[in-house]
Amino acid sequence: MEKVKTICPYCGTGCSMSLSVQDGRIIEVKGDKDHPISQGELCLKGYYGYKHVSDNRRLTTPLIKRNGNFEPASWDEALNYVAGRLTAIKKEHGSDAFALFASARATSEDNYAAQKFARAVMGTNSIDHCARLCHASTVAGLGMTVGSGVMTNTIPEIGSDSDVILIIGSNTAECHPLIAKQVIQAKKRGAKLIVIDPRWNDMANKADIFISMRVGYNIPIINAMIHTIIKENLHKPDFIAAHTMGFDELARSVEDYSPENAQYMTGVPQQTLIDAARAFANAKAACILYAMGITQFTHGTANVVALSNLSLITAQIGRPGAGICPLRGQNNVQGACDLGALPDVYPGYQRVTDEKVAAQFEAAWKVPLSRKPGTRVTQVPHAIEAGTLRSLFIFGENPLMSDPDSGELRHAFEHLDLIVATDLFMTESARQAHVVLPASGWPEKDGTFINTERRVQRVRAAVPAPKDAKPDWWIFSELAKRMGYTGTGSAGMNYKDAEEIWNEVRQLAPATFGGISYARLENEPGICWPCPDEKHPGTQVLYKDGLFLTPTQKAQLLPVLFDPNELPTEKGIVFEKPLLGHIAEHVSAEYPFLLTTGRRVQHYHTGTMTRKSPMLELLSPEELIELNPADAQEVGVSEGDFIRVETKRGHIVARATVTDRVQKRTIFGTFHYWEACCNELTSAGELDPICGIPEYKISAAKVARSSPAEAAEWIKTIGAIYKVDMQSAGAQLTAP
Ligand SMILES: Nc1nc2c(c(=O)[nH]1)N[C@H]1C(S)=C(S)[C@@H](COP(=O)(O)OP(=O)(O)OC[C@H]3O[C@@H](n4cnc5c(=O)[nH]c(N)nc54)[C@H](O)[C@@H]3O)O[C@H]1N2
Ligand SMILES: Nc1nc2c(c(=O)[nH]1)N[C@H]1C(S)=C(S)[C@@H](COP(=O)(O)OP(=O)(O)OC[C@H]3O[C@@H](n4cnc5c(=O)[nH]c(N)nc54)[C@H](O)[C@@H]3O)O[C@H]1N2
Ligand code: SF4
Ligand SMILES: [Mo]
Repeated sequence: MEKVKTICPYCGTGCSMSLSVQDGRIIEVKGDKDHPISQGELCLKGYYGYKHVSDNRRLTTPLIKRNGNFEPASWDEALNYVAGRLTAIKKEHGSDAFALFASARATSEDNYAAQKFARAVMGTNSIDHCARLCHASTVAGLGMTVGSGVMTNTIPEIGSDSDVILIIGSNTAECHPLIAKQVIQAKKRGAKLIVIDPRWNDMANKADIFISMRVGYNIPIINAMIHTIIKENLHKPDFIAAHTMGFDELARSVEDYSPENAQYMTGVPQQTLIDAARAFANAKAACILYAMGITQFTHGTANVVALSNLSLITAQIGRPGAGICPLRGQNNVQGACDLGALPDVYPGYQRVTDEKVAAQFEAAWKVPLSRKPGTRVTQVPHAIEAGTLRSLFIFGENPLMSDPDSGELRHAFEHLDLIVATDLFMTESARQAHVVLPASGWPEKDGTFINTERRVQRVRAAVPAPKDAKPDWWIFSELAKRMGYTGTGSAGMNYKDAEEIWNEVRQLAPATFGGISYARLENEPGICWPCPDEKHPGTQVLYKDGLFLTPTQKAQLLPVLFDPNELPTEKGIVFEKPLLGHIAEHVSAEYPFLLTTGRRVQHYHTGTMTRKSPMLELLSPEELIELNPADAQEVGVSEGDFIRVETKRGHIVARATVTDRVQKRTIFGTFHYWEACCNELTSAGELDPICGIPEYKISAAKVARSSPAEAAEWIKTIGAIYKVDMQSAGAQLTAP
């Protein structure tokens, strides 16, 4: 039996694991004892989530759709076909008629190849990925304030250094379980935990101060904390004067947010807000952990800026255990962003609009490059409807289940001339494609993943890929060659392995990755960037010297106001353009429930991988919409009964679970199950005006009692829409 060390393919915590391999198959997975985060442990998905690797539903050969049916093809045939069609589309409709969804699940090297293909071969910056749906608000918000949208500290510092931990809008226990473990370690040391969340999640159970608020009402709470801190002189004037700008405007902007006013707006007892503010400001080292309960709003950027204000005025940044920690979601979403799978930046966050930068990449890649920022994921449906986007390459995403308003996107997809999908499985999205290409997965290829703390870690091939499946970088390289991009070195894509790609990355983004070689990664448990040279140990804590990454090197404080519509009008504070907390969709007499969406510990996103694990499927076989006991009584349902949930976009039928984890008039659902995916219900209409993120956390819904008969009908309907092969989907369908 062979043991291979690699990195977990699920969340951004980035646990290191040891795979036991026998006869080319993984037979067991263990946590790596020598790793600073795993410390010998993993969560449920880490232990049981590997079964998909040898599942007989894996894609094993390229497929081309002919007369509505997929037919197997050789790689040569499939690649020539795609290359020919893309060349024709580019010639006829221009470079921007093409867009590429990249993959935060695949390696950094795969993502580098994808963005190089889009830019150097297709001639467009229209490459984006799920970060748009996730931490786009962070990238924009922290970009505006401290100059960079990354986590300022590392995960082990939470366990060893933080003495106050503020968790806001993160279900850490279920979504970043091994980070939650650090929080527990900190608590054992005597650290205080403040949790702000509308849902009674597992972290709330462990909190010293739990602030349960209405979904979307973060700003009044954060502003009330800032108000209290300034009123009680708990802020740090020296740090503020030396390292920030805009304090006076910020102080003026929070005048209206007294704890009394905030109590009036949010229902949170004012004393609780005061206690939280004092604990945070007085801590020796306080960190903020946040995730989708902050970012996924049409005012996500404003939320992030409000948190940044809190951190900066208390100088809770730039020391071990003190900082702002956006918990990045996917195993390699940090890597996909760092490597330029975004429509406005090259690898290393170098702007496509910056003439000097563009000229540098033109010199390296030896092709003319576009200076125009590309289409974002959330702009894609509109670009298709406008007829400007004709072709979409979906590399390792499942947008028909994960993007908002699935119905609208399905409709848009029908108008595309060419959809190409690469995946491990025939996903809901792949079924709508014209060509499907089989990708090798995480235990079948070499490369790197970059976790939420900027730790670059090595992923290693441990088992053979099924039949014809290939690494994604190979697929992009082959297409590039067939489309005439045939130079050598960085002037082409003729790569022999992942390491060669990584070394090109190091050359083109030296300040970030220059010192991180594959050789070093063999001996070190990952290296946190920036790491400019081989002697550099990597960077754990950012901004230690108080120098921020803004042009002035000072952090920017910015007023953030809140006006969801029905609340007290502004009292005389006038700003040029304050960031504003505004909510797009409100509950009404017709749609009286607030639907909020998210995740459960056993499953991962659209379930393509975790739902192939018998253990995880046993633990969580079907969607269970959370409904408060008082509402359940009113709707007339008990635990396990079927309900019908409807919004302006569409409806689903699923079982209800009755629980006071959710507040009255709030329901919670996930996007793990195609049988009842909440994105049939969410809205793609209004987006955050700055970063383009949708409001996944709020939809207005109506809820009605349903029946087993209606549920059985619904499964047939949605199964047909998704073209699900009911037999291979397994037996665990919601229908009775
Ligand atoms: N098991 C599992 N783990 C995962 C994933 C998965 O699919 N499954 N996905 C990964 C990815 S990509 C991501 S982005 C992360 C997401 O990780 P999280 O963001 O932790 O996950 P969510 O379930 O989206 O919920 C966020 C929390 O925000 C709360 N919330 C909702 N609205 C508000 C609000 O207005 N204010 C506040 N303060 N809180 C609010 C919810 O109640 C919930 O507790 O998880 C990663 N880890
Ligand atoms: N309602 C609602 N919707 C949401 C969210 C929410 O909170 N609420 N959260 C949003 C967030 S934060 C995120 S990150 C997105 C996630 O959205 P997606 O990224 O679309 O979701 P996944 O199911 O992770 O899809 C990844 C796909 O990549 C495939 N894959 C895995 N490894 C590889 C590989 O190496 N190569 C290739 N080619 N394919 C691979 C998997 O099989 C899977 O089909 O969902 C968003 N959608
Ligand atoms: S915490 Fe995240 S990285 Fe660690 S084992 Fe669980 S899913 Fe994998
Ligand atoms: Mo995410």
